Amino acid sequence: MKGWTGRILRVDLSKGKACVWEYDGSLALNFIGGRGFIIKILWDELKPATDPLSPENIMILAAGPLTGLPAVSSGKLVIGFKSPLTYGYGDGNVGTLAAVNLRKAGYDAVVIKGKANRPSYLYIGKNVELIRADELWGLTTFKVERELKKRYGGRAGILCIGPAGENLVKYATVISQEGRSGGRPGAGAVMGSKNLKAIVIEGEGEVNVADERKLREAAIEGFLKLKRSPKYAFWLRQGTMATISWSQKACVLPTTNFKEGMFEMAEKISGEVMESMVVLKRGCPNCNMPCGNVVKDYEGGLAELDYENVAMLGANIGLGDLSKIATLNRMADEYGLDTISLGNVIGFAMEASEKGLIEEEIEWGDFNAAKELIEEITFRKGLGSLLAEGTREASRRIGGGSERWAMNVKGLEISAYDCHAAPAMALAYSTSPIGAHHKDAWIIAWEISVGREKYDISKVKKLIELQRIRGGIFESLVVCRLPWIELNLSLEWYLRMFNNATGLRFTIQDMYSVADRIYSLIRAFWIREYKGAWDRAMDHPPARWFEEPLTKGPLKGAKLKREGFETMLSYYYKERGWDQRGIPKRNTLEKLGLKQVAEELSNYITLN
Ligand code: PTT
Ligand code: SF4
Repeated sequence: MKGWTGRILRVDLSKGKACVWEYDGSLALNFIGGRGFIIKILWDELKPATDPLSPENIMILAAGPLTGLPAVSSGKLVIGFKSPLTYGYGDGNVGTLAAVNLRKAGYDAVVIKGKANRPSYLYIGKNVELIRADELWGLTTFKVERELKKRYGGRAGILCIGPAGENLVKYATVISQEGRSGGRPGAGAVMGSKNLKAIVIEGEGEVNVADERKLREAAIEGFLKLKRSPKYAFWLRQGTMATISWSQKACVLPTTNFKEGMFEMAEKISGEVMESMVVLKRGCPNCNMPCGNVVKDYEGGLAELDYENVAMLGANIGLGDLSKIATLNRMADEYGLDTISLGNVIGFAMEASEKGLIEEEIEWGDFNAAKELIEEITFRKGLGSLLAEGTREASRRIGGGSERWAMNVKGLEISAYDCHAAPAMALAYSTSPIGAHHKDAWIIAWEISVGREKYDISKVKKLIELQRIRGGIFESLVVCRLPWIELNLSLEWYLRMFNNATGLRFTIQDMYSVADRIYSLIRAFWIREYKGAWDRAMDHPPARWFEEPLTKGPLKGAKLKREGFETMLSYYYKERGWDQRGIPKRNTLEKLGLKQVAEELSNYITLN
């Protein structure tokens, strides 16, 4: 097998044992890598209804056939698991040296089961070892990584969790390189539940590719294309932070718990303000368009800013001071909390306080209160213990109609685009395979360009195309998608790299078929987990966007139309070959080569 190492490492933490699985080529051909490998393994090996925080849950780190190759932005890794936040499929994508080293160590993926009997870290290199780590337990992610770098040197790739993961906060993530975060739906909590504080990966080898010369030629071409892009210089200056001004102008910047799409202090938190504060640039490995902008925060620490972090910990909680937002961002990185869910739960708490549903008085934009909440959430104290469960569960417990403005889909909090006037983006959140996240389809810019008021079929077709590319191709090749989105590196280039690496002759259509297989299998996984509780309502955005119009700005009065949304959702199901409950039809599964899946799924729910 060329392009893949053909080897997956299996680790049983309970037994302290590891072995190598030399997998069948059909896994690679049918699922490519990354998310594809993860869902196939979870479907085959995870017992339905497993408690996500029990030793039986499976956590998988998966690279893809382009990961670690001399391809632009190839230092990415997908982390997948059953989510403790959503109880469905969860994954996230993190930029880390651990990704490159994993492939150099001779593995495409690591499957982790069981629970270590003491706090430990996993070392993967020439050998595989589970090492006791009592002295690391309780440390922040920055401190753990620095300590492990002292032991293994700067070329070791490290993934770790902070106190939030140890305390099983449901949206704790895995952190790498002091500012790269992955696994929004609770990867950090799953690691914490396994007593696994960190994973250290070293590797020296090279991945065997089919056509080394052609691969290098294409790699250099890609590298130069990015450098010569007219957008390159601006991207290097602002990275994802340029989106703040764009979102404000488009009235989609989530403000005060998604009540509004415009923030009166947006100018104070913009990419331009950030530019004046930057002290350091960072990036993922193998990246020649690094977008990590590091600033000095209000308390003198260093924080890496991104659009999502600033929108959610700024506008969404009413805070208009970028250095203070940077402090909250750094705390999230150090404790190992997802900034998107965090900005949502803090906004939710502020609104609950405003409405008198909780005793605590928490004002919009109160920096000190936000800091206190982050501490309480991380260590599960007071109100923090409730908020550590995420907005879906918190709203169930406090009641008072709060589920209407608990801003999540399937339990995963919504990322930073308000959808009062963006039906296709609302549908993207509703049908995302991990719950509300923009990763699989950031359709909003295109939607605004073609007319945001329209509820039509062309939008659904575009949504599926984006899901195939972003959620299918990029999450299974496992490289960063930003060169394609931001600097227009073509999809054909990625395909050439893939074919040169593997010796195959895949077309975009072949890739789309794999993407559809992955999507339907992820959907089957959700349904197997939810069984009788699954219905179409699972694919709906929160009621707020339908019921409470925007009260400010040029789109004042705008809200989503239920009928239009339902029409688009129905069409989405039809296009995917799913029935009107959102369940893949038997013949769809069969056409995708998932006959066995159809057989098993029919034990849980009636298939059409
Ligand atoms: C991703 C989500 C995002 S998406 C952001 S900012 W973004 C938030 N970043 C966080 C952070 O930082 N610290 C923290 N404690 N929590 C955070 N939560 C949020 O997590 C990220 C980049 C970005 S920046 C994006 S869009 C792209 N995402 C990619 C993707 O998903 N797939 C892919 N093939 N390429 C991608 N490239 C870009 O990577 P999740 P990273 Mg992330 C400080 O993890 O769970 O997928 O959630 O990976 O290495 O930090 O790079 O405006
Ligand atoms: Fe990482 Fe940004 Fe480079 Fe993508 S563009 S690989 S997210 S540094």
